[in-house]
Amino acid sequence: MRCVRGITTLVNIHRRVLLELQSKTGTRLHDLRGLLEEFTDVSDAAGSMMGTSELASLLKQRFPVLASDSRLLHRLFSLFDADGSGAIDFKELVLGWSRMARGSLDDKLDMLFGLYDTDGACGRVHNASTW
Ligand SMILES: [Ca+2]
Repeated sequence: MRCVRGITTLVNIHRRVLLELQSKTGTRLHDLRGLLEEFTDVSDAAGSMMGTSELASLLKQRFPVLASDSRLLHRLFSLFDADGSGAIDFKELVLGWSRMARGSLDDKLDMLFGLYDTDGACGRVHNASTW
């Protein structure tokens, strides 16, 4: 009985989180569920966090250049890891993914700038910031 209650709670948490993310990002619930399945498949044993190699697995089919370039991958990972914990949770993944795939032009430019602004110097990209 306790196990069923735990599963029900988990489903409700996922439903609540998915609805919140749908509201924040405008991403369809169907797409969020698909991303949650992919996240759960590649994330840690608890299904709650992912590191750079798991992010690479997730990106491999859609963005092969990002997945195969370790410098870009680590920069993207840092941009997604909003709280700087060293791991990406599902919310961070969706918010980062949404900015990259569905965001406004300003969102996409901010993300692109962040990929190349490796030293965060004065909000400018210069030769030393690029590779
Ligand atoms: Ca994090």
